[in-house]
Amino acid sequence: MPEAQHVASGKVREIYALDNERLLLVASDRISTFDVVLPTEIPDKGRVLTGLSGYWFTLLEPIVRNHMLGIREDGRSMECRRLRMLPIECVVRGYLAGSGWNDYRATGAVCGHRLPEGLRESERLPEPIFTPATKAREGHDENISREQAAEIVGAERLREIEEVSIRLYTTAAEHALRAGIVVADTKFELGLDADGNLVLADEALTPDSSRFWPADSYEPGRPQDSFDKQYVRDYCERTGWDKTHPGPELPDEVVQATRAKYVEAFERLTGIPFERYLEDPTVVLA
Ligand code: Q0T
Repeated sequence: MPEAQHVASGKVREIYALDNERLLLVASDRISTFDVVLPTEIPDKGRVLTGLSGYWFTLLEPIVRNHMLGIREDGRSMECRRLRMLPIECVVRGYLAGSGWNDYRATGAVCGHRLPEGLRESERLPEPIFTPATKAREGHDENISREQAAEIVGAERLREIEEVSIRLYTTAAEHALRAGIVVADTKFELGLDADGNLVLADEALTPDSSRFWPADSYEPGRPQDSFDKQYVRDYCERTGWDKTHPGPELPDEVVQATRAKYVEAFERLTGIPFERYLEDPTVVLA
């Protein structure tokens, strides 16, 4: 990309500056598990994630503005408006998993939300909760209280991002459940445009920014299978890998089964054949 300056790298994504107003977000086919990027790629994973984000941005536009300007022909690159990013992760949890489950077990609360007693691992919460976190450089974001979040973004802005985040999650999770996917939790990144309007940025409601579970095998009281990464995790467990860098190469049957799960998530959630997206990525923006 001769016209673009590389500005940042994530574990599986790159950001380029197009000009002062615009960025290019490029989703690679890299996959991480247990916080380690594996040496083997999953073909088309980046296209699935970019297409899903574009689909959700379009569906959720009535709730909040978003940074998307367009999806490029490659299907993995999204042109975006440059924003002033808010320095917190806007996490919404509809089910008790991950650090939410750990905090609940230790304290009976998650980020200041006191929860009923006796909830089981993976159980659906009485209502979704907003559990902000700080942005740590590599993985491991730290949950913060609403008081800490209010100090960072201001009390009024916090109320606004909490309301918007809950509405985004609720709308998307209902849509996904009808398609057989439980969105257990998700992380939004929000920014401000030059007029101070709240804008949804980053990727939205992808399997990399959310926990997707297959609805047909959902059962509280135990950890759930991952919709997308279960074959990868099972394989990694079978190899006896110690979960430190570098991870194992994946055999082709695991790669192909995992690619099929990403494509299945795309097709279930959008109702669009993935082949059509590959021919014309703008099909998700209708
Ligand atoms: C950003 C200004 O995605 C990130 O890093 C992964 C490589 C985090 N990040 C987001 C921005 C965005 C977006 N998205 C935007 N629209 N405007 N900054 C910068 N880093």
